[in-house]
Amino acid sequence: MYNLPDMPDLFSRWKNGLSRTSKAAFGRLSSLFGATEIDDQTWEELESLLIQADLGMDTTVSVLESLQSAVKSKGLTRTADLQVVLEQELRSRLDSPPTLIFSAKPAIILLVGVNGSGKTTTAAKLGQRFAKDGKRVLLVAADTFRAAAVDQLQVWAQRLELPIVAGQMGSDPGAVVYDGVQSAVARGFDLVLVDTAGRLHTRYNLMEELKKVNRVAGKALPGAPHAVWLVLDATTGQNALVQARAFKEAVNVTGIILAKLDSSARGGMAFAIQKELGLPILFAGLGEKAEDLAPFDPESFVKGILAE
Ligand SMILES: Nc1nc2c(ncn2[C@@H]2O[C@H](COP(=O)(O)OP(=O)(O)OP(=O)(O)O)[C@@H](O)[C@H]2O)c(=O)[nH]1
Ligand SMILES: [Mg+2]
Repeated sequence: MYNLPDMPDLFSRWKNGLSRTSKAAFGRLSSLFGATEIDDQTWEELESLLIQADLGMDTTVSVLESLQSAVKSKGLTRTADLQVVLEQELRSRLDSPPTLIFSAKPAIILLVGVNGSGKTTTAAKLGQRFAKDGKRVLLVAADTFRAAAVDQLQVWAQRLELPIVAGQMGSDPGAVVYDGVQSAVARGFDLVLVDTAGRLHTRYNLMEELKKVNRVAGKALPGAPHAVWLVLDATTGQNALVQARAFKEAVNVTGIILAKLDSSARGGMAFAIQKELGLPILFAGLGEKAEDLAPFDPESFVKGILAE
């Protein structure tokens, strides 16, 4: 049984979640769009707003080029006409996330990312979401660097009534993953969400350790991990791209989760992420509570950032 989301309510969550981004830049576009003629100043202002929204230089230039050629080919002269074209242009740059199908049972999902990006919270949110979909979910706390990290996921597990396999502080994260996967196989779970330690993408040893965790999962269950999701902090803007490239090099990242969109004024980074990484944005974090995770919805995203 699925609870059909209440559409207006779901959109208002996106709109609220994106209010910082829209206030910081996109929402101000409305002052640009009116009965005036499109001129050089229009393009200049548009360019600076797109950069402020953290679209990045490349994406900004390419969006402007597309708009300019649309304006030419359609013979548009008024700034008001630009609004619709911009919305279409932005929408066309984001892919809808693919339907998640896990053919393996259990399917092992690793959550990876830099320190504090939102991995543990996202693991809990995903756990609740998939459990509501009727999946038997096991959480694995493989961040054994900090005692508090294991506790944090344990608190979530208790609150959400989800089973958990947790490592001892200081123990080998690979061994915890091995235990978790084996336990999931033995107990017939559908999904295993592995919370890994935050690591700086520039630290060689830490990235090597992540590779090892990845390999150990495959030893515990051939084919695992079936997905590696990179949790990016949306407030980091364009810097997230550098992190993403490093994680992609180390392990086979299969999807992106944009956490903390609600705290970010730089939601425009989503466009650069799609363009540069060629990875789907699967979910967006829109708050700190377990319910505050939504499948990425390009339509609502674009409408949300352009909202006044
Ligand atoms: N507003 C908001 N806060 C979030 C979101 N996701 C996570 N947070 C907060 O961000 C902070 C860090 O989140 P964690 O889940 O602990 O991040 P982490 O990646 O596990 O951190 P490390 O384990 O230290 O690497 C916490 O205070 C979370 O409540 C989100 O989508 N929105
Ligand atoms: Mg954590």
